[in-house]
Amino acid sequence: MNDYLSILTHFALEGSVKEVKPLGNGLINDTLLVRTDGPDDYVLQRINNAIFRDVELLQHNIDCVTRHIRGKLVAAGESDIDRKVLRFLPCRETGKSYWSDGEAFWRVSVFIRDAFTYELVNPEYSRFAGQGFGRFEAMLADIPDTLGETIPDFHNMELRARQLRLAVARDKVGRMSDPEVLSIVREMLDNESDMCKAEQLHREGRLPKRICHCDTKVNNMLFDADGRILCVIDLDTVMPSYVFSDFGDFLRTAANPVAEDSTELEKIDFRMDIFEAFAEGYLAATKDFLTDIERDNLPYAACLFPFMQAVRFLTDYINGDTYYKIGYPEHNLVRTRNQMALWRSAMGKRDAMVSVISRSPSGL
Ligand code: GN1
Ligand code: MG
Repeated sequence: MNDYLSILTHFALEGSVKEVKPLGNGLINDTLLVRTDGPDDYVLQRINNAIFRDVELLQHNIDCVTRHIRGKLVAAGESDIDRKVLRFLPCRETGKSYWSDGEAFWRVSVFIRDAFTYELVNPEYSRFAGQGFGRFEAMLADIPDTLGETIPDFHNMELRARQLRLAVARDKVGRMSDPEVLSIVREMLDNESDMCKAEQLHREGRLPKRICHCDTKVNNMLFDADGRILCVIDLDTVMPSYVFSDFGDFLRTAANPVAEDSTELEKIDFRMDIFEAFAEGYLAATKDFLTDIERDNLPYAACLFPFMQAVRFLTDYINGDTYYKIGYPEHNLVRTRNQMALWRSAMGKRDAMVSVISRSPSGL
C-alpha cells in the first residue's frame, strides 16, 4: 500500500486514498482500484513495458484517441461524458499521462462508476456491443493524428505463424516431445494459408488498415445497468489494423459459452445467435465506411481470432510461458485446447455466417 501511495503522489488525485486493491483479470498489465473519500475512485495501472516497449508511443495513441472521442461526444451534446470515454490524470511533474521512475511505468485514470463488465453476453447485449465497437471505429475514422503500432504487426497472422515455427524449432523447454502439442502444431500449420488471408488481401491493396481497438474481448467493455455499452477500456492496443481485429476478437470471447481457459471443451460451441446480433449492430454502425471486402470477410474474421489466439497461447507454452500470465504450468496449453475447439466449431459454421452477412440489410 505504501509503495502505491508514493506512486500516486505523482498524480493530482482528489480526496485521500482509503484503499488500493487488485482489479480485473488482464493477462498483461497490473491493474489496481484506488478507493478515495473524494468524488472519484481511480484505476492505477503498471504498464507492462516488456511487452509495450514504447510507452511514449502507447500513451500518445491513448491521448489522441481519448481526446478525439471526447471532442465528438461533446459536439454531439452527449451527457455523462466521463463515463463514456476514459480520462487519464496528468503526471504532476511532466504533464504526461504516465509517470515513470525510469524502470516501471504507471498511469492513473478515473474509475467509471456504476459500470458492469461481463464474461458472457446475451444476444441483446451483443447487438449493443456491435454498435459500440462499430461506433468506436467510426469515430476514429477521421482522427487527425498519426497513431503508431504499439506492438508492431500485433494481429499479423503470418508473423504469429512464423513465431510458432520458431518456437517449435527451438523447443526451449522440451514441450515438443508431447505428442498432443505436436499434433496441434500440425493442425495449425495445415490451416495457415487459409487463416493468413488478411495479409494476402492487404498485400494486394484490397484491405485497408484503420484505427481499431485490437483487444475487444467482451470484458474490455463497460455496460451500464440497462446493458447499453458505456465505453471500451484497455486502450493499449488501439492502433492501425484490419477491422477483422475488433469483429473477430469480440466474438472469440462472446460467442464462446465458456471462458477462454475453461477445460469443459464439450460445452464449446460457437454461438450463432451472438454472431448474428453482433454483426447486425456492427454493420449498422459501420455502413458509411466498411468496404465490400471487409464485410464479406467478417465470417473469416470470426474464425481467424480463435485460431490466432490458439497459435499465440501455444507459442507461449512452447517458449516456456514468458508472455501471458499463467496460474499453473499447463495453463497456456489448456487455453490452446479451448481456442482450437472454438475455432473448429466456428469453421463448421463459416458458411452459415456468410449467409447471415449476405442477407443483412446494411450489407446490400
Ligand atoms: C491479452 O491483457 P489482456 O488480457 O487484456 C492480450 C490480447 C489477448 C488476451 C487473451 C497486449 O489481453 O491480445 O487477446 O490477452 N494483449 C496483448 O486473453 O497481448
Ligand atoms: Mg488488454
